[in-house]
Amino acid sequence: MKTSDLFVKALENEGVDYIFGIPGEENLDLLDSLTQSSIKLVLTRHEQAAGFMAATYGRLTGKAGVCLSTLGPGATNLVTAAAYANLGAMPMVMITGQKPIKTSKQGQFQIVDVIDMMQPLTKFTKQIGSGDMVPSSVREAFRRAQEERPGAAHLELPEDIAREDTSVPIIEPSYVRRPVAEDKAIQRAVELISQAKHPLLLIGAGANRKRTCKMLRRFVDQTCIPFVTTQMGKGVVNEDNERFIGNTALSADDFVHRAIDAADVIINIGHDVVEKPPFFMESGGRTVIHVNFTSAMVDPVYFPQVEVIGDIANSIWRIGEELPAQCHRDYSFFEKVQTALADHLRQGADDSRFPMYPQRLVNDIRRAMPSDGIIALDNGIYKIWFARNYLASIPNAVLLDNALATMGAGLPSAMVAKMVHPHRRVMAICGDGGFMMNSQELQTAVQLELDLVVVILRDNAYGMIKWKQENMGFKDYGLDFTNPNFVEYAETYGATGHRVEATDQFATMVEQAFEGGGVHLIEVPIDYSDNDRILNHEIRELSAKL
Ligand SMILES: Cc1ncc(C[n+]2csc(CCOP(=O)(O)OP(=O)(O)O)c2C)c(N)n1
Ligand SMILES: [Mg+2]
Repeated sequence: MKTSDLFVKALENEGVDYIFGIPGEENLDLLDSLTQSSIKLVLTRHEQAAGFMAATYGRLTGKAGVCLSTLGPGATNLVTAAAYANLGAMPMVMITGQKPIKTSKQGQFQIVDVIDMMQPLTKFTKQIGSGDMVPSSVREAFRRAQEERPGAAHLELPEDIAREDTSVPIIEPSYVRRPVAEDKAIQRAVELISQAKHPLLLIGAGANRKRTCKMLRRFVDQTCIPFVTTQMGKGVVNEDNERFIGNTALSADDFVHRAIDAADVIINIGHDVVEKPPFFMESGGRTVIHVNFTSAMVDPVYFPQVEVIGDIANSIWRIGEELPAQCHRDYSFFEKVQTALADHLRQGADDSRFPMYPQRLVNDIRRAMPSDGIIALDNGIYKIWFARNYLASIPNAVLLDNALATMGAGLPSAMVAKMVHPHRRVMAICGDGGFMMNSQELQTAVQLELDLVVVILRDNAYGMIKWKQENMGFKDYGLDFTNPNFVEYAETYGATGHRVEATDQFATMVEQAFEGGGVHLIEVPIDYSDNDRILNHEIRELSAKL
C-alpha cells in the first residue's frame, strides 16, 4: 500500500471526519489518498484559521481536530494555532508536508526545521521517516493530543515517504479509562471541607472538557456550597443557579473576589495556571484543594496544599458521597456578594444609548441565544463583559480563549462550532481588530453554507489595549485604525451585511439573521467610553464596601 493511503487509513481509524487546511505540493500524495476516503477536506483561506478550527473541533468533541499544511510557510502559519490548542488544552493533530528527506530536491528552498519549531508548542512532534512508522506515529500523535491534559501534536510527512510502499497494519486505539483518585486524597479533601467555615467551589477549564457537569451540578445541589467560574469554566454548572456567585472575568477587585477572599477553603475544580489566575494564593493564606485530571503546576500564585488527582467527575462524586450535608452553614456573606453582583449586572442592560453600551449588547445577545446557543468570542475588551455578564447555561456554550488569548480565533471557532452542532444557533463575536485577522474565512463560511451570525464591535481601535493604556496613565496613542465598510465587505463575500444605526434595531436584526439563515455580518458601533470608569473604578469601589 502507498504510505499516504495508509496514513489516511490510520486517520480514519482514529475517527477523523474533517481535515482543515491548505495543501501544498508536498501534500499532493496525501491529498490524492483523501479522494478515496470518508474524511472531508475543509479548505480554508489561511492555515491559522484551519488550525483554530481543528483546535476548536477538539475542544468541542474531545476528539483531536486535524489540520493540514505544506512545509515552511504553511507550517509557520500554523504556529499560533498550535499555541492556541496547547495552552487551551484542546486536542489537535497538525500534519505538515516536507521536501524529500532521502534525496535533495531544491536545496534549502522553503525548508524550515518544522519539528524543532513545533517542539515548545506541542506535546508531541515527529517526522515520519518511513512508511512502516505511520501506524504507530499516528496513534501516538492522537493518544498524546487527546490524553489529559489535551493539547497539540504534530506529524511531518515528507513527500518521498508519502509516496513509498509499505505493508504494515494499522494500530487500533487501546481500551483505556481515566485513572481515579486515591482514597486517602478523597478523605483529606472531605476532612478539609467538613472543617471549613466558608468553603467555595471554583470551576475552571478542565471541568468543561469532560462530562463532569452532571456530577458537579449534583454536588452543588447536595452540598449547597456556592460556586464561582473562571472564564473557561463557564457553563459547566448553569450560571443561572442560586449558588452561583460570579465569574472571575477581571483579575481582582470584583465582587466575586470578595467571596474568594472570604473563603477559607477553595475547592478548585479543573483549573490550571494557564488560565489568567482567578485568585492569587499567598503563603499562610487559605487552603486550596486542587481537583483535576493532572497535578497542579506550581506557580508563585498557585501552590495548592491538597491535590485530588484523577477523573474529575469521579472525584466530585466520591467527595459528595462522603461529605456531610453543608446546607446549614452560614453562607450569608456569599449571598450578599451574589445580590450585589446581580444588581450590578442589571446596570446598563437596558441602556438605549448609541453607539451601543456593552452591557446592553450582552443582554440582547443573551436573550437572542437559546440555552444551547453557542457564542464564540475573539479577544478584546468585550470578552470581559461577556465573561462577567453573560450567564452560560451549558458546557462549551461560551467559547472563549483565556489561555493564549489570541486575536483571530473567534470566526473560525464559530464556524466549526456550527459544523459540529448544525442544529444550534451559533454566533461569532469579534472586535473590529480581531475580526480582520481572519476575516477572509467569511468566504469559507459562505462556501460551507453555514448559518452563522458574526457580530463585529466597531470602535475603530484596539480597544482592549486602549483601556489598559488609559488605566496605566499613558497618553492615548497608537491604537486607532480605520475600517472597511463592513456591510459591503460582507456582501463581496456573498454574506449578508447589516449595520446597527440605533440600539433598538440590534435585537431584531439578530433574530432576523438567525431566521434568514446563511452567513450574516452585523456591524455594531460600540461605546467603550465607560469601560475604564466601571471596570477599573466603580466595581472596585462597590465591592470594597461589601
Ligand atoms: C494575535 C494577537 N495580537 C495582539 C494581541 C494583544 N491584544 C489583545 S486585545 C487587543 C485589541 C483587540 O482589539 P479589537 O479586536 O478591536 O477588540 P476591542 O478590544 O477593540 O473590542 C490586542 C491588540 C493579542 N491578544 N493577540
Ligand atoms: Mg476594536
